[in-house]
Amino acid sequence: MKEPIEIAQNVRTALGRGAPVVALESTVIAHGLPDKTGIEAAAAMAKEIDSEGCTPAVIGIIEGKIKVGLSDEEIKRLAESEDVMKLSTREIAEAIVAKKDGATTVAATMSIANSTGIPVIATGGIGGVHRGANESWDISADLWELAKTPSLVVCSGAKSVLDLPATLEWLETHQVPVYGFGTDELPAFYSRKSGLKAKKLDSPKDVSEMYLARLSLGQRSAMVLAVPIPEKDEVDLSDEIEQAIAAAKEQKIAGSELTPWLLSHIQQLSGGKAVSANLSLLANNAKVAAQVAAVMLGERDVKRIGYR
Ligand code: PSU
Ligand code: MN
Repeated sequence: MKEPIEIAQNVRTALGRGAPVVALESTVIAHGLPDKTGIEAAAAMAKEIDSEGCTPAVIGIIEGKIKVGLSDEEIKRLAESEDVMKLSTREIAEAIVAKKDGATTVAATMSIANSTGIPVIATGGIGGVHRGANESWDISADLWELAKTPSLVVCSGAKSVLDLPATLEWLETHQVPVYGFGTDELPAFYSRKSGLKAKKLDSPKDVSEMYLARLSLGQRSAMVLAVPIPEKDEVDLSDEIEQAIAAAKEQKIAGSELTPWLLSHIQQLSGGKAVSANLSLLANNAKVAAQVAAVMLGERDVKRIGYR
């Protein structure tokens, strides 16, 4: 990516020293959660990453400038402003040209983190194949990016608003491995269970070893690490999810609006349960991502073996 990227001083210093950095997406902050909770989530994730001895770097676009390592004020601005674009990789250029603010999805975050040399990304849930995609063709652009950018994406799987079996099939076809962290079942975001299989990796060391082995082979697809939500915060929101999907269908919500619309609808229907579960899994994923980054970059230089 030739477009200049502004890297925050602390992130630049960490990268220069070969110290571990964890990249965070900003769409969940700007569009995936209520304003105040978005700010809270970013702070909680940063705190977990710090406490593992790593540097957090929230990625986003402010007035057309790509930034790696948003300040607290910039995070607040993305959370509170009504005029923030949702950017997948293809829309990054549009935000630059229009000098707009934009929040990056998992896809856009991967693309920018890759250009910056940051391999590990933490998020809540990746996008995937939407239910009814055989008619709507709604398949998240996150999947295409996962197929071609060798990041390590730490998440809690994909939400069951999606067609999870189809999402797993898509990832298999496109050579994106999905590992469960300490589990052989794919977690489904608010819930630890999905009924679907994942390959199990037990420790940050095992995750790091697998990721580095893939890079050594020159494999250019991403690796997904799916971490179940902490047990105490797990909630069953299957009714709320079904209701939200039915309402979206009735109101003909589609395109990039659909995911944020479904999320905010589920949050309303669940009376706060969805938001607190979401906060819990985001912080936990940030912690696991930092643990993996710490082991990985402490021992070997990822750039040297060809991340970029
Ligand atoms: N999952 C969440 N919260 C979110 C998202 C996913 O729990 O906010 C965001 C992520 O940024 C993800 C994007 O990359 O939604 C996917 O959107 P779409 O389905 O339109 O590709
Ligand atoms: Mn979509």
